[in-house]
Amino acid sequence: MATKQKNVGVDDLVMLTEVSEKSLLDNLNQRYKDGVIYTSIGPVLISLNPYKQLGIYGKDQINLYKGKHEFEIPPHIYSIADKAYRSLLSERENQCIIISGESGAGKTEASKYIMQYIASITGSSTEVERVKKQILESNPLLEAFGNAKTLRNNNSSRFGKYMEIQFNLGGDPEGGKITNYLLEKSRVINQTVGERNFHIFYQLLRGASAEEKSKLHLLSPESYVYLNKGKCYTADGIDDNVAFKQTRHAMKIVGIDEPLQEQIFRLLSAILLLGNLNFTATGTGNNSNATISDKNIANTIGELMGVDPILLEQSLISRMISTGQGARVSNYQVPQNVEQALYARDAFAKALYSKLFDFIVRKINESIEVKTSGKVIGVLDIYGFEIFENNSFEQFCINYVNETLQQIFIDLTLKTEQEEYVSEGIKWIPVDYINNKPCVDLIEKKPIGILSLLDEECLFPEGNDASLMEKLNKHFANNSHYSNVQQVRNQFIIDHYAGKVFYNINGFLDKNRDTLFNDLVTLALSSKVALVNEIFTYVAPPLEDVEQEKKNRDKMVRGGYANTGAKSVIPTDKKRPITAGFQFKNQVGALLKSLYSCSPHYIRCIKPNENKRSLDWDQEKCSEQVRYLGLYENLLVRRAGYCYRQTFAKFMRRYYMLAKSTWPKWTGDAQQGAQLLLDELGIPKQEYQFGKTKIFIRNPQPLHSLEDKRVVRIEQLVTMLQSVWKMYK
Ligand code: AD9
Ligand code: MG
Repeated sequence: MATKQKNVGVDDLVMLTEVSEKSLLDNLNQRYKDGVIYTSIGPVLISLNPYKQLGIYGKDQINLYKGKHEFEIPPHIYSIADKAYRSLLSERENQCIIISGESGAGKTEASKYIMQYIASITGSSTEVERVKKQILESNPLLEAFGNAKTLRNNNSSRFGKYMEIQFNLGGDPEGGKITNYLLEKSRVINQTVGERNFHIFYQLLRGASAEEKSKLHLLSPESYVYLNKGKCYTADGIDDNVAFKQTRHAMKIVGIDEPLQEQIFRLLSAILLLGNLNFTATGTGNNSNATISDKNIANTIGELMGVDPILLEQSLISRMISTGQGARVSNYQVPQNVEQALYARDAFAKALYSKLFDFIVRKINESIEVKTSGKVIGVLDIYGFEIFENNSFEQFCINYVNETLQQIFIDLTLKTEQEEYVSEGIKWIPVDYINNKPCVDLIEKKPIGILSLLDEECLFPEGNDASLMEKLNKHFANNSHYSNVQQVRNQFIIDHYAGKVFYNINGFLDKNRDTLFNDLVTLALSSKVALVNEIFTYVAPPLEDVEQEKKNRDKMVRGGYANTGAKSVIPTDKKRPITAGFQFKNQVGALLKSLYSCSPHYIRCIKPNENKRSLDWDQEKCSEQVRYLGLYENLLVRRAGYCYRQTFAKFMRRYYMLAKSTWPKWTGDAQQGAQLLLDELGIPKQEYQFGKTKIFIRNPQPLHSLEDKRVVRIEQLVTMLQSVWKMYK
């Protein structure tokens, strides 16, 4: 099979005759229209969402790619999976596959095809089959709890995921681990029109038996405030009833037995009912206190969650405040108004759901946990760069992780290129590329980076979004990656590698503080339902950096900054909760550490149009994504020196038929053969260089000519064989 397919552009963009963003896009477009969704840039795979089944993921395709080198076969997701697997075995090194792209571009599908490929090319002993099954079943389970219908994707992952599969020495999966990032928990309480809450809610409401429905006090989806904001209860292509059966099956496979399933369903029902819990104001004006309007709902929630309904009400309509120190500490019950009670209710629902999600991830991890250490293949399926009309704290976090991923991409791509040139004894030509470290620093540098300043502001009792804005503007006045908007006071702009993003600061402090009042934690801990208790008792093992970070924060708070303009003294004895931003930064740090210890493979997914229509190409959308994914940059780096490199042996295997001196068989030294071949074909000396084991070709033209000659030669040989065959017949 030829690497260069006629009429469908080039398989590898480094072979483009003209290197420009336009020719890159034209090539992708041309291929897409022909139903060819995969294209490479050297080792990087670009994948276009076909929005239809192409029939390219069957057993025969798997066999085609098994054990093949990428130059022998057209680009495919299986080729990447196979390469990662082969490198793991031959180099005994950890591998990671980083999948990025915007919502609906095909990341999760890609990660599933990788898992499916690995599962089908590895062993089938009982133990290996068990592990494979658990790994594969973790997908529908996590999707039930972590995916939702959005306007962009009917099965959109609302969390980031890094899945590591560990292999034994024989190359079979022996276990694994999942790390989840930043679940979009605001979806539990609110959805945009046309979107849904997490799939599991609809699955439960549709799929539960009549008996379960009554036992769990389930209502119809339309009756829940937490489900009716989006005015959307079904999703095309999704059968909630069937999906519920799959979810239950998956639960069983990963060791969530029926009694535990029941506890999970009770909690889900309680979360939904929390949204229907209303408050009435008693008293007047600012002093009006909240009370629960419908005690029956509180009673049902109490029953489902195994807590005292009176205590539930108390924890929502009042807050315990402590003053004084040591023996002189006094506690006050401070009443809350309706707005505050609603806030506490929603915060509680979000906390319950996100802790439940973490619990499910933990259960999966327990089932696939391995005690031994072995080499892993990690697959990262994480939200791509986001630029919306209104960008908030969530987009800030997502874009931050993408900025760091881009940094390691550039680091590692350049590093491997450079290392290859050095080891082959070829002169390295430095490449001019965007170094995005300054932008990463702007966000995460200690002690003065946006995240640090945000955390600091959260510690001030009087800190608010406006005071944070003021500090950011002051500190980063001379930072070339930061600017503010003169007319709009609540916006700041970060110049990311993918473009400028306007962030709206409103809500930053609140989302970062992510407060859940102690009263509600105490309430959950009093629960007679083991699950509710457990999810609040569980303390995540600290990430390495956390302890040091805490010390730094202590120092920061005690010392204060000379130039922050902070007048008040932050109460140092106050317990400092770990903020959302701080936690995320630590997670990103740990992720980067893992990724840096792996040989990386990249899949860049593109969504060709907004309408989920197959074969429809929206030039503007695609061009935007090519930019966000840094593809053109990537091509430039790859093309900086030589567009093609290959070992002499493989080069000969492909082209020996083109020269008289090397035909019909070349058995001598491969490098000598290559020299003879190039000389005979008249390829100018300045077009190529010989390294120690590889040939490097500078421009695509000589290679195109080799490929064209090869096609002609193969046709000649076929005709020749056919006539010989006729003669014999
Ligand atoms: V999000 O950031 O989680 O919202 P993803 O994960 O990038 O997003 P996903 O993999 O869920 O997108 O793909 C969206 C839809 O596109 C799928 O549900 C499929 O209907 C469709 N899709 C994606 N990849 C393929 C493919 N290789 N072949 C056929 C595909 N259909
Ligand atoms: Mg996804």
